[in-house]
Amino acid sequence: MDTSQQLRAAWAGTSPVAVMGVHDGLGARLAEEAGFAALWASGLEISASAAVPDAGILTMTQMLDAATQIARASRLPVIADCDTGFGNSSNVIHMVKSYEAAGIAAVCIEDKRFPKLNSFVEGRQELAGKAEFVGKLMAAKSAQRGEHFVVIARTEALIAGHGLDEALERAEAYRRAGADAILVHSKAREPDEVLAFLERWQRRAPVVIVPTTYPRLTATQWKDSGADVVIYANQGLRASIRALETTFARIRADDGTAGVEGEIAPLARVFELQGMPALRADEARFLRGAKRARVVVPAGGDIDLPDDLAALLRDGGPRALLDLYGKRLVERQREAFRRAGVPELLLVGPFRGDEHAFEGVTLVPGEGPSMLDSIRAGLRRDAHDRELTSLLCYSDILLTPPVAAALLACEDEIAVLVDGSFRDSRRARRKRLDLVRLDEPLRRGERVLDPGRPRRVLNIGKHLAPDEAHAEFIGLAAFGPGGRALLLEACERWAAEPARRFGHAPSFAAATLTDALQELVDDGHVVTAVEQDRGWMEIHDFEDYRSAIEQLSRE
Ligand code: SPV
Ligand code: MG
Repeated sequence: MDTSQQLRAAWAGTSPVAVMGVHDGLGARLAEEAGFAALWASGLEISASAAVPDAGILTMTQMLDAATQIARASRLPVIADCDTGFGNSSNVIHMVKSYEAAGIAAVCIEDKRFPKLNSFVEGRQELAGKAEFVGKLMAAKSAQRGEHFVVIARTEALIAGHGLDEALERAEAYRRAGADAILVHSKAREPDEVLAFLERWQRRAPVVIVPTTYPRLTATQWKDSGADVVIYANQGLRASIRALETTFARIRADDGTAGVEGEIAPLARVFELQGMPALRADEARFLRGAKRARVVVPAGGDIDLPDDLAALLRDGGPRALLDLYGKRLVERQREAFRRAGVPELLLVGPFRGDEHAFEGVTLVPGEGPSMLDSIRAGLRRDAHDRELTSLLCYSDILLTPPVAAALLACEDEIAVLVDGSFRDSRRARRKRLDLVRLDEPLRRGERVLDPGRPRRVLNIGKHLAPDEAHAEFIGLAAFGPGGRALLLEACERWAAEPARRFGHAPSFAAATLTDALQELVDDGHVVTAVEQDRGWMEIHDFEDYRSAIEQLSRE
């Protein structure tokens, strides 16, 4: 059933057809969600949203663009307010062809002279000749392609003060000319003149009403009285004007937005209404070329927090929840990855509470307390996506978008980001770093034209002595679908033997990502090292924390 048939079926039924006036796609979505049966692409609303009077100022193309946007945003039939038809019968023919081709279910034209003035505005409410308007209706019906397309004839006889007899006479002439329904408009404060019209009309054709000034009756009462379609033409526009006025005034008065935050729709609602979930799903199915990736931050095993850092985490959460100059560490990670083209981040660990506590961050319960438990739980979510790269990022790393992008650019199945400058860093003297030995040293301090072949990791972990190592592991690794399957499969195997030693780790529970990577290397798999010497830092202890705050405060 197309939307024109849908509209015809609705008005032929026993319930009233409640139609909401809107002026854009967002309004259309909200009206559909609220349960209205159809949409009115209101000339008043469309003009008001462009801040021009409802007086035939906008062109047909502008009106059609708005109606098209409304039709695309929802599955409901759209009744387009086409004013006087944008000219004479020839313009009406062009209009019907254009609106029908745009997927509009119905057009409504009114018997006033061009340029019309909104019906509630005093003065200049001049009717067109009856014969002239009959010609326009015949032109409209002759121009439609589909048999169900709907043409509604609107008489302004009551608005222009010509009385009930004239309204009835015109409505009958328009019906005979082929109009599919009659809209009888009134600006009376009470429903009486419209009820009198309906009484005498005797359901000769479906009747549409716009009870803006006479709101006393319900749609059901109107249906019982003989009106099949009730248009609420401008209440949405008026509600949003009031909401904007109140919000804008409050922000001015408060000199900020803190006071209105609780009153306005959250951004997540905006994303939902504009179809972000559908876009994500489409990207997952169709996006080719750019690498698609998701970040997993394993927060399990993050238990050796120094007291001074632990004291900063009121709720005892992992390091990722540390507040760093107004934003949690994990939110800063999410921002960096997002700017590198990776929109989604899973924070996996022993959490309770809301899965979506932070925008763009999904909290996933770990499958156990250790880091490998968290990695396993996170990677399982990606396991069946053959196009997706999984990025594993330590929960204590603060990084910039170029660092994330550098790793993404590597095409290998397993890649780790390394920093060759570790020997110069004061951290090297006070910490046991995750160090890496490569199959060939990095060419530090030399100017080389040929980037050379990528280095392969031979050894990785805290057990390496600084003079055996060539670089430091930054805590960020990428696994393509094949690499991810290897790591997941290895984790499953290792979890089944909890007491086994892992290289330098005494058990599965104590093992970390570097122990897992070492096992993969020992099993003969290639782990590629990508070098990146700046744009990252770790928040391991209070001194790191202070240094990060200092740097962020300078940004
Ligand atoms: C509109 O919504 O543009 C209408 C209805 O035509 S009214 O404003 O009542 O004329
Ligand atoms: Mg109008």
